[in-house]
Parts: sequence; C-alpha cells; structure tokens
Amino acid sequence: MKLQVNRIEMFELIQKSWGAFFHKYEMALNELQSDFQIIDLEWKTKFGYSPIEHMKARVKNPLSLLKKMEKKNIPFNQAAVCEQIRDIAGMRIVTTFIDDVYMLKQHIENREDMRVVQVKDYIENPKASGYKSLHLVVETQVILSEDVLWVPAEIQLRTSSMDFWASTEHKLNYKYQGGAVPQEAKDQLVELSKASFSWDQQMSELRNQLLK
Ligand code: 0O2
Repeated sequence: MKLQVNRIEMFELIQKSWGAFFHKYEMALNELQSDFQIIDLEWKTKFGYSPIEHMKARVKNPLSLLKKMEKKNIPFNQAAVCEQIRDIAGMRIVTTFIDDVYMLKQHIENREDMRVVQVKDYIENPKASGYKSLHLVVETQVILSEDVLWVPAEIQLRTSSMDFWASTEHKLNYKYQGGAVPQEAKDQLVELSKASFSWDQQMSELRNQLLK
C-alpha cells in the first residue's frame, strides 16, 4: 500500500516539477526527426527510393518512466534517471526491407552528430516473446545558443512486418495486463513472428533477384 502512495506522490512530482528535465529529450527528438526527414528526402530525390517507410517519436510518459525506475531500482533523482534510463527519448523508424535496417544503422554510425553507445540486435537474437527489432542507444547532439548537449535516445529500427507484429503483440499483452497471457497464445505469437520473418526474407530475396 505504501509503495502505491509513493508511486502516486512521485508521479505527481514528475508531472508538476520535472518539466525542464524533459525539455532536452524533446529537443533531441526534434533534432532526430528532422535529421531523418532530411535523409528520407535526400534518398528519395537522389536514388528514387528511401528505406524509411514511416517514423514515430515519443518522450517516455511519467508512468512508464516510474515503472522503469522501480524495475531497475533507480533512485528518485534526475541525475540517476538521466544516467541509467537511456530511452526517455525514443524514436522508431520502420523500413521496407531487412537490409534497410542495417543500411540505416551504418548511416547512423557514420554521422558526426550522433554517437552510438549500445547496439541491441533483436533481429539476430530475437527476444523469447518473438520480438524482433534493432535497438541503437545513441547520444545525439543538440546545439543551444550557449551550450552543446549530447542527449541519450533510443532508436528502434524494424521492418513493417516486425512493426505489425510488435504493435499487435503489445495490444494483446495490454489486454491481459502484461503477464497473464496464456502460454498457448505466447507460443502462437512466437510462431507468427517466425512466419512474418519468413515473409521479410522472401521479400528481400525477391528484391535481390529483381535488382540483378
Ligand atoms: P515503451 O512503451 O516502448 O516505452 P535495458 O534498458 O536494456 O535493461 P529495456 O529498456 O527493457 O532494458 O530494453 P529493451 O528490452 O532492449 O527495449 C525495451 C523496448 O523494446 C520496449 O519499450 C518496447 O518498445 C520494445 N520491446 C521489447 N521487448 C518487447 C516485446 O516482447 N514486445 C513488444 N511489443 N515490444 C518489446 P518499453 O520501455 O517497454 O515501453
């Protein structure tokens, strides 16, 4: 019961007085969105093809942030949260083909205004749930009038079919309050993830044949 009260108090505190803390993450997402919009436009004009199907950005909401702090046992202070939670700014980029995911990774690694600090390849090593995606934890440069910030952000790269699987699975899990999903349904989700990956692979093969 006490934990519940604490959570409510902390939630209210975050909502009331952490506004300035979230600003740098909003700025970082503005930067990232504009960077990838430029890349999308440039590739479309130059090559007639952009690997980016669509993208989405979000700053983690206070409740989701609190849950993560509890899960990771992070003290309730901004410095610790900033240091230990790297996905407060989150960007998802959805591509057509698997190769596009790795092409974008390469592009991000080559940029001077982003530093890749961690790579989690859930395409090569899917999660037990069947989740597939490539996660890059980056620090992105934000130039202020009198300062330069390097703000942490997580970029999730995945194909349309991985995205379809992840958003559907998320909705199904949410319906079951995250945990009580029957084992049979979990097994089915893993199978569906494999099936959708096979589509991804076949589409890639088809593209390679046509490009030849
Ligand atoms: P939301 O709503 O996206 O903010 P770590 O920091 O490495 O100790 P963490 O942060 O759990 O651990 O990292 P992980 O597992 O690499 O990535 C977490 C994010 O990946 C999740 O964000 C989801 O967006 C996505 N994700 C991971 N596993 C699954 C899964 O099984 N199904 C779906 N649909 N998505 C998954 P958040 O923070 O949970 O939420």
